[in-house]
Amino acid sequence: MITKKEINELKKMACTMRMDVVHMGPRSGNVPHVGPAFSCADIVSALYFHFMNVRPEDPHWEDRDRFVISKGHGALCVYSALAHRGFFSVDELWKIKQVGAILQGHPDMKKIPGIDATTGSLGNGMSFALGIAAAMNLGKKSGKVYCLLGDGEAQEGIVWEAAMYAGAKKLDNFITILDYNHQQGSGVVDDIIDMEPLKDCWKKFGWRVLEINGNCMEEVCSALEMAQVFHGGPTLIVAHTIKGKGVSFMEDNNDWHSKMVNEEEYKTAIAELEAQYKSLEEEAV
Ligand SMILES: Cc1ncc(C[n+]2csc(CCOP(=O)(O)OP(=O)(O)O)c2C)c(N)n1
Repeated sequence: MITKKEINELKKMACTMRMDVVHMGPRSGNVPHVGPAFSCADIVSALYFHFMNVRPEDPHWEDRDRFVISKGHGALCVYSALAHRGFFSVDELWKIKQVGAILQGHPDMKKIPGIDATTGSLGNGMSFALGIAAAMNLGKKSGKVYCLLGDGEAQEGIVWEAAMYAGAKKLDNFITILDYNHQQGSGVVDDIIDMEPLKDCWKKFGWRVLEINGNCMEEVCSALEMAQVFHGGPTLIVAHTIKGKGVSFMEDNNDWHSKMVNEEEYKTAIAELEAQYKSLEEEAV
């Protein structure tokens, strides 16, 4: 079981990832997707720094676990995680979206070491992840496939085909985490197309469904621990999250779906995140 000290380290890493994302805009001169990265930073931290079996020195290692960020616009925190995990230099983060840079607004599996799927066209990542899980199952590979799905993204029809197939084929190496932040760029998900009864539907398709606070590291880790040992079918972790989580003026505010911080916002955001990091360091003593 994961220890308190390890949980504290994962929380600190999530905080570092959020700081990196805030730095990316001003340092690269390009507008980043901040809010979508912040809602899933805790989940991505837990995956890359505790649960996933990967080898930065050998990114294509056949027996690795896979991660597909199906909501590809949320990839900024994944870029930060990959850099701190050693897949590429942290300096790459400050070149995001520049001409010729490996890191663009959406992840490219042909250019970025550690990225398992090119995503950005919503819905496709989930089906791509399913294909990897089905192939790994056929090949009797031991690795897991983790897929991060947006709640607005879950309105795409292709997501439901993948959900039905994974349940019908009992793919227990397939773990999908729904980033349930109730925002979808153009408005509130529940007003556009309410996703309920998603949980009941997926249960009927054969999924094991867990429900957690996706911004609480303890709950994220215990759900991932359970998902790793489930047998007989895929797992859906419904992670209730807050878009923009971590910076007060960005939280649950869709304006921060994709926006550049001004000088004052930049200073405030970094100060808030540094304060959170400091209190985590003090907690650990
Ligand atoms: C097929 C497709 N349609 C539209 C878009 C444009 N788009 C980018 S992000 C986004 C909102 C996604 O909402 P959600 O999945 O809930 O992500 P989050 O709120 O966490 O950012 C949309 C519609 C796209 N990338 N792909």
